[in-house]
Amino acid sequence: MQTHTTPHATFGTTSGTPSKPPVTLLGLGDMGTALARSWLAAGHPLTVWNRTPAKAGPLVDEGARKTATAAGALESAAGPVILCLLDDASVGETLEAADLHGKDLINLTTSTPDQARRRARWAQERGARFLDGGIMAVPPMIGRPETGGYVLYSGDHALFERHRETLEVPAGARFVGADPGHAALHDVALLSAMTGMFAGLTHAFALVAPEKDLDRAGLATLLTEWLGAMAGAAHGMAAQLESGDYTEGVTSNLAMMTAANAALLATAQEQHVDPRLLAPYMELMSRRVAQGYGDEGSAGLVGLLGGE
Ligand code: FVH
Repeated sequence: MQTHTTPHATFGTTSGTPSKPPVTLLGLGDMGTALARSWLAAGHPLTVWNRTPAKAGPLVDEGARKTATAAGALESAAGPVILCLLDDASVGETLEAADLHGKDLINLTTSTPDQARRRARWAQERGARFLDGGIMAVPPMIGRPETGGYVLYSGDHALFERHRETLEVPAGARFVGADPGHAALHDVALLSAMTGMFAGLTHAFALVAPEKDLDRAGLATLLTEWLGAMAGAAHGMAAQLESGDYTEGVTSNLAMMTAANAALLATAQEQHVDPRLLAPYMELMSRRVAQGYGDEGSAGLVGLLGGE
């Protein structure tokens, strides 16, 4: 067996065929287990650790090696060390006693942007390289590229490139910037937009609730098509926020949309639906129109929420 050694990884070869880089994975919850299976299926030597050791059993049967401690997993790690734990506090607890010097840490644990930045500094102070990731997939999507799942990464770009092929095994890999907080920020931005969409769907289905003979599956098809068509508005908003001209390319202005809100609210009343999910957004629209910006699109509402 030949061995080609780089400062960061050891790749063995058998009969001239390079073997896959080894992966170390800490955390075998639903997501960690799905990640583990994808690397095993792709032929990566896999070392796993989990706080509750029994969860490693089935993976060991499938070819993984398990360690008794997280520190032990780090000690033997010759490739990327993936963290997929509950939250940032559990990452701190898990790595407390480990020697991180010279290790490549890739943290897929959900964190806030500030937690990710602090964790990156913390890891670097201990001699590790650090990349943060936000998973835009649920466990059944892992290892199935056709489902469109991906992971957002930010931080050490060279580290991302070094392990890119390995990272692309469970899901697509998208690098969103050198700031280690930006993967988490993108992750939360996407989830926040999704929350708004779910609020809209909830209101829409509440509106039709009294109509016993209405075809809900048919409505679902219409909703899917309509929301898909409207989602492209994100590009218009981004362009307006970049240029500072919130009237640029506006096809449906705030004055018109605010007037149309009256029909939305009156229909909610007719159908005995509480408009609480729509009201805060409509209040922002009315406020911006009252400020004299009725000819704008929605980008002007961003400033009303603060964050600048
Ligand atoms: N599952 C999902 O749909 C989402 C999709 C988007 C991304 N999230 C994030 O991924 C992280 C892990 O999620 P998970 O689904 O694997 O979560 P659980 O099944 O609850 O497993 C949690 C693991 O964390 C371990 N753990 C918890 N606390 C500690 C601690 N103090 N010290 C060490 N390990 C800890 C837990 O161990 P155990 O309970 O089995 O002993 C599990 O391995 C997460 O950030 C999601 O937001 C998933």
